[in-house]
Amino acid sequence: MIVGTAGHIDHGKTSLVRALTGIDTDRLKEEKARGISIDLGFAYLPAPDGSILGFVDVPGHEKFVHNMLAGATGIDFVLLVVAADDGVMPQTREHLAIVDLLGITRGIVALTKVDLAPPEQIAKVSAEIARLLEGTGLAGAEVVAVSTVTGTGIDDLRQRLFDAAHTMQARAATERFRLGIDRAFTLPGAGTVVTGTVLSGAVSAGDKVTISPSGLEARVRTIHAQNRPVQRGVAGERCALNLAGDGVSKDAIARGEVVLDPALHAPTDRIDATLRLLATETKPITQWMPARLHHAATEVGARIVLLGETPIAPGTEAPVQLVLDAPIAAAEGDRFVLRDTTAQRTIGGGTFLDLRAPARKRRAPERLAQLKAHAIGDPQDALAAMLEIAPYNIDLSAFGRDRALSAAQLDTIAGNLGLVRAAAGDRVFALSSAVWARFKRSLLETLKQFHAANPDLAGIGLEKLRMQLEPRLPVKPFMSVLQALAGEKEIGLDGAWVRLAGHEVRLTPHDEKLWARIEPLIGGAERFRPPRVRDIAGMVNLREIDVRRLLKLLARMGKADEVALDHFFRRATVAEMVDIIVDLGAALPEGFSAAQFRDRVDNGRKVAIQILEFFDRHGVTLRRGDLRRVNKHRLDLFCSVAADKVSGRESSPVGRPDFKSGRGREPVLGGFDSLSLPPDNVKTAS
Ligand SMILES: Nc1nc2c(ncn2[C@@H]2O[C@H](COP(=O)(O)OP(=O)(O)OP(=O)(O)O)[C@@H](O)[C@H]2O)c(=O)[nH]1
Ligand SMILES: [Mg+2]
Repeated sequence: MIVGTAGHIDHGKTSLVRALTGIDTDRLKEEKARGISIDLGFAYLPAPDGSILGFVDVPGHEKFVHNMLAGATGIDFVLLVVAADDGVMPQTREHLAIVDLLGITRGIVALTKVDLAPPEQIAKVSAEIARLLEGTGLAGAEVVAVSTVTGTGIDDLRQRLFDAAHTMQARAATERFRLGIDRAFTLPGAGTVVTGTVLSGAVSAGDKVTISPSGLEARVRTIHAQNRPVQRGVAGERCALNLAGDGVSKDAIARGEVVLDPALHAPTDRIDATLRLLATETKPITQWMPARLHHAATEVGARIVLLGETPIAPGTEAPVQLVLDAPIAAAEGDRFVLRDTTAQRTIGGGTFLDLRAPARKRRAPERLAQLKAHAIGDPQDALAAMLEIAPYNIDLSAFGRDRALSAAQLDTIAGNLGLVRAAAGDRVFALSSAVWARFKRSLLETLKQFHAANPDLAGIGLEKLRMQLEPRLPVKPFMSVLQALAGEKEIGLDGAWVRLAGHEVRLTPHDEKLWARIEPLIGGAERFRPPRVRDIAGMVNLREIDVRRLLKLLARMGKADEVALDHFFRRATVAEMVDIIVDLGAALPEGFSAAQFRDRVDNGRKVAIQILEFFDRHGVTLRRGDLRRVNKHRLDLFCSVAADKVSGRESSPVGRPDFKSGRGREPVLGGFDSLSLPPDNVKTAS
C-alpha cells in the first residue's frame, strides 16, 4: 500500500511520517534551511505481516501544489493532516479536492499537534473536519489525534495503517506495464535510475521498455520495489528501475514521463474526458478556456472544448475535449486535475475517456454516443457498447492499447463477446457477430443485384462495393473480410473485382465460338505481341467492328485487357507480364528500362513501351525518367487473388481463417495490407 500525505503547510506532515517510519523525508538543503518541504519525500515501513508500506510525503506550500499532484497520483491511501491549533486551511481544502478528483476514497485524518490545543479547540476542529469531508470520497473517515512531540496517538495511527494495508486488495497486475516517473537520477556504479509508482501491470528485470512520450527505448537492468531488490515489480508498488540503453541518462528522462510496455507507446495531445468543475469555483468553464492539466506526474498546458450545449457550472460535470500543448502518455480511465493558468488554484478534474479524440465532428450525436460507451469502466462492457453503435467496427489493437490491456485480456474479452475479428497488417479490427451478419447479408444482396443489372460484367469494383455496404468498413478490415469470404467460397475475388462465387459471365454460343477462334491467335507463342483488331479481323475473316465488340466484352469480363488502342492481350498474358516486371524489379531495385523489359518479352520496342505505359496508367509501375519501378501495392490488379495465396503472403496473427466457429475460439481472419487500385477510376486506352 502507498500512503500519501496531504494538508496545509506546516501542519506536521513530514514530522508525522518521521514519527511513523523513523525516516526524515526532507532531504534537500533548502528544505532544511527553510523548514518546509519543497519536493516529494519517500519513506518505507515494514508491516508485521511482512508487507511494506510506502509513504509519499508532499509539500503543503501553495507554490508547490504541482509537486503534491505529482506525488498524489498512484497513492492508495491518504493521510490528511490537519493541525489542531490551526484548523482547516486553504491547502487542506485544495489537497482534499485533488485527492477527491483523483478518485482516492480510502484514508485517515491525522489531527496533529494536539499538544498545542485545548480539548474544546480539538472538538471544534474535529467538527470542522467532519463537515469538510462531507460529499467527498473520504466522508466519514476516521480522525486520529496525534502529537509528534508527546508521541500521543502515533502507535495507534501506525497500527491503523497496518490494518488498512492488510485489508487493501492488491491491485491486479494483469494489464500492461506503466510507471509514472517522479524522479530520474544517476546512481554511482549503477547508472540511470527512475522511480515512481507502478500504475498498472508488472515489470521484470530484463524487460524492454519505452519512455513515453519521448520514445526513448531502454532495458530494465535491476529493480527495487518498496525499497528492496526484487526480480519483479507490480502495480501498486513504488519501484526504482535501473535502466540501460542508448541515450539513456538522467538528463534524457523527465519527471512526468511514463515508463511503459513498448506496445503502449502512443502519445496523444487530444483527449475526450469528463470534467467536474469544483463547487468552490466562481465562474463557469467556457469554450476554449485555457488551463494547466496535471496527469500522473506530468503537467501540460491545455484548452478546454465544451462538448455539451452550455458552459460547465461550478459543482457540475460534463464531457469535454482537452487539446494539449504537447502530447502525453496516458490510458483511458486515468484521472486528471486542472489548475488555472497562473497555477494558483485547482479548478476541477475528471477521467480520460478517449485518447484518440477527433478534431472534427466532435459534438456530433454519433460521436457523443461513442463517448458514452467509452465512459464505461469495464473494458468488456465498453467494447460491447461501442460495437452496437456507428461505425460498428473497432480497431481492437488500439482499444486494447489505450486501456493498457494485455493481449490475453483482449483475447478473453473478444472471445466472451463472440466478436468477429479481421487482421489487417499489424492491426486487428472487430465487429459484433450481429453486425457481421448484417454486413454479410448486405454484401451478398448487393452483389446479387449488381450481377442482375450487369450480367456481362465480371464483378463490382472493390471501392465501389465498399461504399455501398452497410455498415461501411474502413479499407483494411473490409479487405480482410472479403478475403475471408473468398476463402469460404462465398464470393470470388478477381484482381480488384468482387463477384458472387456462383457468378460467371457467359458468352452467347455464337461469341463463344468466335472467342475459341480468336483466343489462340492472341494467346500462343506470339502472346507478347498479339495481332491487333484489324489483323485478327483479316485472319478470321470477320468485320473489324465485330472483333472489337467481342474483345471489349471480354475485357469487361476480365478475360482480356486493351493494352493500347485496338490492341488486346489475354488477361493471363498480362498477369505473366506482371510477373516479369516483378522479376525485373527484384533484380534491378533502382529501376529497369523499357529495353530491359523488351528483351524479356521479345516483342519490339514500340509494343514494349505501350505495355509499360499501360502498367503506368494502372499504377503497377512507377516511372521516373527512363526507369520504372514496381508498385507492390498494385500487383493484385491483374492476377486472380486466390485466398490461400494471399494468406500465405501474410499470416494471420491468431489463427487460420475460420468463419464458422461460433463462440469460444473466435476467428481471426488473415488479410491483406493494401487495397488494390479501385478499378472504377481507371480508364483503359480505348
Ligand atoms: N508542538 C508540535 N509541533 C509539531 C508537531 N508536528 C510538527 N510540529 C512542528 O511543526 C512544524 C512543521 O512541521 P512539518 O512536519 O515540517 O510540517 P509539514 O506539514 O511537513 O510542512 P510542509 O511540508 O512545508 O507543508 C515543525 O516545526 C515541527 O516541529 C506536533 O505534533 N506538535
Ligand atoms: Mg513537509
